Amino acid sequence: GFSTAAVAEELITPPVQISLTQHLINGQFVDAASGKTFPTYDPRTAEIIAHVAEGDAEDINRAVAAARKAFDEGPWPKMTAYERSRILLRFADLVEKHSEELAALETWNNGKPYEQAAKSELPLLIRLFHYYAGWADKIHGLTVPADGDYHVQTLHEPIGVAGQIIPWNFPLLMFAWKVGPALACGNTIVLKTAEQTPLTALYVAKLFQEAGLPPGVLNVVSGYGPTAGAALASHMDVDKLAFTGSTDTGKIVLELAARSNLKPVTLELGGKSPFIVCEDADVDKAVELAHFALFFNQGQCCCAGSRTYVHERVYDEFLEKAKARAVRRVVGDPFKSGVEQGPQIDLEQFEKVLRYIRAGIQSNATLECGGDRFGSKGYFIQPTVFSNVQDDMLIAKDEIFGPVQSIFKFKDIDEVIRRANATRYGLAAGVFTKSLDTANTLTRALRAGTVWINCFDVFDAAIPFGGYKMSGIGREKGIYSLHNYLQVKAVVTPLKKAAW
Ligand code: TXE
Repeated sequence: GFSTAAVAEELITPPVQISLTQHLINGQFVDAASGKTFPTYDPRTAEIIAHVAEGDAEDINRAVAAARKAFDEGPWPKMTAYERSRILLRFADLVEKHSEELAALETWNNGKPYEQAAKSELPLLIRLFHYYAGWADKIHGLTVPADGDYHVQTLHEPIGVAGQIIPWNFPLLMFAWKVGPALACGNTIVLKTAEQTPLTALYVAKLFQEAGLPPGVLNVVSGYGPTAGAALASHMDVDKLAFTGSTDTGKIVLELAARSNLKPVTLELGGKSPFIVCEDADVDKAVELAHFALFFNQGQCCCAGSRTYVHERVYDEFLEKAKARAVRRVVGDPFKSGVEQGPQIDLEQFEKVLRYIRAGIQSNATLECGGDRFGSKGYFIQPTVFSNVQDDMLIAKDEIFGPVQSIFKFKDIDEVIRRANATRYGLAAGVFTKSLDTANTLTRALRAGTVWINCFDVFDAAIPFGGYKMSGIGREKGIYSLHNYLQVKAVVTPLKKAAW
């Protein structure tokens, strides 16, 4: 059976009131042009918690028009960078003031443990806005030593109206990764939230208005992908598109961008990240970290360590302990203290994960524990561990996006490098070893955008994040994200008398 021992009886915090369900366009909360709404759910119970304005192409048109006007006429891009920085800092302070409510709303709509939202994600969001507030007045071009008698300089200008489409697994953090750098560079934004989790972005967008962000600079539209999302990706007046989500949808939005106005696109997509436990590893620590790397956030992480490769010398001990750790994992109401795992986001994801579990069983991987839903209501799934997983099995190749750990055995470093890289994805990798040589060898050989050595899921704002191969295009966070939101203008002036 699964543990419930550590769970408190009382809910940590009662769910907050939901007051914001309309789109934010041009500084006003407004209904959808069509008047339509769609339900948003509590994944603990599958009950409706609110009806939210359902955006489609017309709402996107209105939001883009507002963002266009705010960009072309100002004041935002024309303010001093210092003034913009101050607004980002004021926003971060307001988020801090409201962080308990925001964490509660995030948990209510997404199902993640309240303690995780409150203690880890809200602080990361606040820190990210401080980080980009720091960049706002430090963005500048170069003086270029060109041949001939010319003074050459580059101006780094905001790119314009940014369209941003985000997923449901980290609604607030994905908002932050997109909005922080775009605003620091002086752009205006139309952001479409995921249909599963529209609520917290509206809440923080209101805080941005309170912080003094001018109307039209940040517009937030709720709605579905093929309607509102596709309208944003193909809009002729959107200058840049940033997307996080599945690889399949990433291909669609890239094509929509190409077929419309060739807006540059950054994509942060799926993964099948290896977590490699070497023969010299402290097994207890490796078990705990590998467990965290996969099960964190109900397994709903693009960078989840979903292929646990364990050296044959420590394999048996690792397996026994990994299974015991999964059985100990505390599943339950995410509002209760001590709960490590809440429900999956929705029925579609719940069924998808259960389908992959059945596929694992059918392919003769060994089901060590779990394998079914947890409880009888909501979208909870038992922490599941498969051993004896082979590289050609479906569960070894596809992104499951759930609490399903797959454990593989390997013999030597060259072999594990080859197998770890034999995937269409390349988002992240984890390495667990005491040997500097092994760590260096793996770091250089693994084709992935992040390599975490003896750690995992470190999401500091300064660290770039993004994928090789079909895990995406471009990098978010850090200095790298600024380049996504800037145009470079070369300015050439004769040094002596005019050339003409
Ligand atoms: O993703 P989608 P879904 C993976 C994960 C998951 C799978 C499916 O494996 O099981 O994707 O999840 C918008 N034009 N990830 O269906 O469809 C959509 O409204 C424009 C990995 O939720 O990619 C939402 O806002 N936009 C991932 C966003 O795209 C469209 C996080 C993501 O939804 C659109 C989430 C369209 N035609 C899922 N169709 C990660 N990288 O972290 C959908 N959207």
